[in-house]
Amino acid sequence: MNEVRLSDYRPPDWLVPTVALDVRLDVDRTLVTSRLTVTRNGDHRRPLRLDGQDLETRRILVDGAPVEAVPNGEELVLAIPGDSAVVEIEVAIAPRTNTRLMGLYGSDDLLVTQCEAEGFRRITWFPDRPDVLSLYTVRLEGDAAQFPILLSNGDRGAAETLDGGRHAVTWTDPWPKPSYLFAMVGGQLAALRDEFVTMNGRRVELAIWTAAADVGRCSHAMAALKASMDWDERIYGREYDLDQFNIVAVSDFNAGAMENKGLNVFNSKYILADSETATDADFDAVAGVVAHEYFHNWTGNRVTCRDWFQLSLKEGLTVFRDQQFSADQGSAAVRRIDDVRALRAVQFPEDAGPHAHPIRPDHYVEIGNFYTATVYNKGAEVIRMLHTLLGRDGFRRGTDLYFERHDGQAVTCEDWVAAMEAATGRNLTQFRRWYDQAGTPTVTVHMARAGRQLTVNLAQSLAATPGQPSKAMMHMPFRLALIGRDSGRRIGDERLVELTAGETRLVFEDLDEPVLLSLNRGFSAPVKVVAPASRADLAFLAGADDDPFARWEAMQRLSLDVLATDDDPHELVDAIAATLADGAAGRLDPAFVGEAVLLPTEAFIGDQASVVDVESIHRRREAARAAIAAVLEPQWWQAWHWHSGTGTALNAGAKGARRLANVALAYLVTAGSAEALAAARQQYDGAATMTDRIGALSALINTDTPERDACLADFYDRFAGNGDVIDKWFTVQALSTRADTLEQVQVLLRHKDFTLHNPNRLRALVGAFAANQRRFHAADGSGYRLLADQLLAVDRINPQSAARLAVPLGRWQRFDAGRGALMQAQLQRIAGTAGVSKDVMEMATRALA
Ligand code: HT7
Ligand code: ZN
Repeated sequence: MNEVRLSDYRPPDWLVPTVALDVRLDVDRTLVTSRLTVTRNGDHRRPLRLDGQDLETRRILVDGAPVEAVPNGEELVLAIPGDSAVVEIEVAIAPRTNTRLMGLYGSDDLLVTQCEAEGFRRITWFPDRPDVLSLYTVRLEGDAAQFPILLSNGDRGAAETLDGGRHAVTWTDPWPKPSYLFAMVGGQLAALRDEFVTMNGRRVELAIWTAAADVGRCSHAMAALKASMDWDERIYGREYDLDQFNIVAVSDFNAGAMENKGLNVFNSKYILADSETATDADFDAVAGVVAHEYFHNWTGNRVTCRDWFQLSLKEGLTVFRDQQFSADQGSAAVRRIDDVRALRAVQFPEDAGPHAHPIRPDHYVEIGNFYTATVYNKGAEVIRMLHTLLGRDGFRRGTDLYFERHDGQAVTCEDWVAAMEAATGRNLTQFRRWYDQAGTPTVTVHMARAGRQLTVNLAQSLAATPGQPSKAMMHMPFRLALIGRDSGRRIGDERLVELTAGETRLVFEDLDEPVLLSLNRGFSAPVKVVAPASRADLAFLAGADDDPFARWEAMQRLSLDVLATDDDPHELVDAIAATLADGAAGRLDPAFVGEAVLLPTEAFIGDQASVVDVESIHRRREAARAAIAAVLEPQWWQAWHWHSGTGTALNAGAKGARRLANVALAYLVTAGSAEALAAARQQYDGAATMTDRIGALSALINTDTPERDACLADFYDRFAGNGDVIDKWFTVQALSTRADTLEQVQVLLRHKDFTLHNPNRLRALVGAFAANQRRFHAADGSGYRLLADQLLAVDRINPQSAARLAVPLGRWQRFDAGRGALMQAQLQRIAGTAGVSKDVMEMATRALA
């Protein structure tokens, strides 16, 4: 496997100031003629090297003269005698057979492109690297009936009506961009249209393109787009820079969405939403992804990455910006809890396993494998720490300077940090280690009380990760406060401590009462905190801490403590009862209550132990759930009666009510009365929203009841044909804890609606099953075999999708010897399969190392 190394970076030998593309769209054979102006970059005599993949090269001209160059695999080398030239190349490509969904491919009746990271080379020969920025003009031609809508980046120009029922449109993008931001779409599309007037009076035409039948389901996305445009002006002073902004929703897509300049392409899952088909979480995800892609216009597009090692420069920063945006739209506390939950569920395990890498990796085989939670989510936490350290105004001065210095450039994470330093005068030398060191730091806290004085000792450590045996100390902002053990109030102000040394000692004087520590408030640093606390103290903090994150965290810690034993869970039951009572009395909002009373997942419980004990974790958690359900049954009924049937409103109150009602219903079904099953059935049948309907179905899915079977059958019939909803039907079954789940998944793999060609469907069934700790980790290895079978099958279709499926098997060191050996055996089988893709090979071999 060929490794690409950051240390080998060299500026491009040739630049391409302009690109003119002429594309004749055809599903079976699209012809692409490119006209590149190329200029020598620097004092050297090296030839022009172009990247290409799966291209049929028909003609090459340099300065108008045919050239006999023959591609050498995925490289085309052209000797250019002077310092500049015009290179014209004609290639043919085959979208219909492009099952990788990179480059130009078919989705339903559309032709659509995906170029990040290295898809442009599947459209034409090009120096396909992000530090080559070009001005593009694109002429798209096709059959007018088959491709009535022809879209590309920038602003729409001349339209031509041609003989034989054909037509063409030319698009010009006035902003230089790297090839990964190129996009084109052709097909039968209808649009939801709107407009936005920018802070300097530019009137921008907005359009969201989709199948005609789905236009009515785009309004939430449109509202989110306008809110994002407004927010980026107000918070960061960033204005949109074209007269048009187009979004296209497609069914087959390798990721969530893509920020192509002026022409975002979206996985339909993140555009189409109405209350019948989308849950509240889906609505939030739509708004979050629309905002994310829009924010890339400045953080990613106007200022882009020099090379793919710098991916977090745009992704970490843009995730942070979309998190800020979402927090501003609704319940900020619940958003923060959700973000931390996601980080811990995916990124912490990544940091603790064979795929651990810094947010700026320094080597890769396949860049597609590095679109990870570390680069995205931990990257966002690193930006958030800068925001905390520099303060809101300092951070804004830093971003202003970054945009001023680097607009139109392809830059590095170092350029970003340097701008932050220059704008604020802060020295971030030690902070830079977050870019280089993998792993999740631990902060261990001890406190000692002497009379009215309290000494707190904070010690940081960072364990070795693959390739990084020893680590240096990190610079992290750590918020903490004291909570009075008698008064239940915060004592003094919250403190923001900058941990830089191995140990930091804090002294608090003149304390009048016993105190408890409220630690890492707001999750100010992405670390694990180890601090001794009794169950009684944790229960107290769960009811008294004035920082919502820390309050939720206290409940999590209490739950983990109880669930690590076979103890009677009465402390947990009492704490949940107190939280429900606070909610019922209006002292806590329902959304927070719904979060706080949820037990940690089996996976997260497993992450706390040195060896994951699949059966004990499941047994203890189920026993605790049963106790919480039974003892608090009246309270769950009260919560359900109060909060169910909230209607379709999307405000924070209504969403919180639905969340709590669903949690209550799940506990009621766990308690197992006939009334509870009837209530679930009633909620399912009378649901005004998908949140209510899927909530009822999820509550029933672990049961062996006629209600479950009836709702499951109804759900399929009701939503047949709507792919995004049918995905939910697959997922809910794959996540069932019933003993027959693996068998059911095998049946579903043969279902007529299942296909390995659609990444959403694959994730919905196989991805979801691999997240079902109890059933995926069956002791006989049947779950691992199923996953490996599907991975190898999908690798022949779409290696990027296949490689992602390898991640759960890579966690073999975390499980008992028996399971570990079975997981390794499947990884060996994968790595030993002839013709396996480099994407999968990299994941499998790293996992086995
Ligand atoms: N920047 C986009 C990344 C992306 C992508 C990466 C690999 C393969 C397919 C892909 N589609 C989109 C998405 C984003 O972070 O905004
Ligand atoms: Zn992004």
